[in-house]
Amino acid sequence: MAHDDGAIREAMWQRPEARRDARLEWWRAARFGMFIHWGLYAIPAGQWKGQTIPGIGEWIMHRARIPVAEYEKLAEQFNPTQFDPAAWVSLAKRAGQKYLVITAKHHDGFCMFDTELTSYNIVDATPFGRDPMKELAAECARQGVRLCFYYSQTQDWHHPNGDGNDWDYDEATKDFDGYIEEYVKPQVRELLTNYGPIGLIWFDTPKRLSVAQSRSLLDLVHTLQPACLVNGRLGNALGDYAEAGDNRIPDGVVDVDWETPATINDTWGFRSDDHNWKSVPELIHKLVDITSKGGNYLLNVGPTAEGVIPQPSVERLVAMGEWLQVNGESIYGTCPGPIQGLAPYRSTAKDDRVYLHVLDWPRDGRIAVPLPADSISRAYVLADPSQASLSVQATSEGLTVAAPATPPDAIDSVVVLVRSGDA
Ligand code: JFZ
Repeated sequence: MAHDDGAIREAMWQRPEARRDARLEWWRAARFGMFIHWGLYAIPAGQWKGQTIPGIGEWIMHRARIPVAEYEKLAEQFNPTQFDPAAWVSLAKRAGQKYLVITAKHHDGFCMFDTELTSYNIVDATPFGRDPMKELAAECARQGVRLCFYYSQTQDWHHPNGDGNDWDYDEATKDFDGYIEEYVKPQVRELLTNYGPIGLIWFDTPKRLSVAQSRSLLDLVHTLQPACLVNGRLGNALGDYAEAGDNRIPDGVVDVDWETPATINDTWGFRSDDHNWKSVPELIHKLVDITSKGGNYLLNVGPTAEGVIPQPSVERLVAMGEWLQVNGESIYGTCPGPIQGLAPYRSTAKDDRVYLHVLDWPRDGRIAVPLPADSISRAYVLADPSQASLSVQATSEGLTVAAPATPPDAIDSVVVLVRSGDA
């Protein structure tokens, strides 16, 4: 009997891992995204009643155990008149960030989107009266950046049945299951119904969630938008990819899909006193290090209460974008390269190219590469528009590329090694 290829293809598509691979295709190629933590916490910005409250800015309600009745009054003064969605999305593009993950609802429970579930949201409770998620959705569609939502699915310090507020409520009497069924799921449905195609839902701190609850949230997302990814903080080891700890980069290649969420200073939500901005070289080295190990870099900005992304963040992201304009081929769509664990180098690979990231350029320009000489047909500097071939000599340890003594890039110079046909 003739084989029915259609039935085989259909069977293939029914395999969960085939569907997952299809969902992940854009994300694996993207490698670099923008994280945005924006909410009422940008108003106090690390200060409360004249006191400096230590820690990450978006946790001020918890750290200072601010009563709901006091914290929710912040909504009355939230009026980010300088919010410019076009500028935010343009900055992500200029930085080379292919997706944008913004806090729709963080642990404080304030909803930065128009929701029917509560009036504690930016449209109903603030003088601003607009839905920034709707405006970002339009801008992301116009500029070709994938819009994604961060959603705190268990911690909610405003809702009486949400996890985490034990200073206004008695944790022992909360109806957490009811919170998930009657509040979280309907809001996830709103986010995946009212804002067009969503790239991913970034869940966070899956405390108290049962396997069944994690599974039902995963199924809800994939039912509403089959192409929408779910990150690894859904809980109970479910999700389309793994989430590293904040600012954590694995020591070596990790053979799963994973992402490092990272701050550009020391806080996610805006703090007026956090000026500890990471340098451009450090940020580019982190991007290259993460990519060389098979991960994505989700780099955060924390806009002010006025809706402005701090200028030091803008400057750093623009500089990263300038490096990517020249060297992005060695990042986007790549996988870990064959050279790992050597301090001066990182390596990525794509098709018949190995991208050798030389973080510490040799003074004489002679680059020792631990690869069989017959595996490489030619080498050139990625930043060289002429792609002029460099001399490649076989050595007892592999090969040496004779490059200019002056590094092509002050931060990370990329040498392309073209694999020979039979390599
Ligand atoms: C969580 C949030 O609490 C925080 O406010 C921020 O949004 C961050 C991106 O995510 O913080 C975490 C959550 C998990 C880990 C570390 C910090 N972890 O698993 O190591």
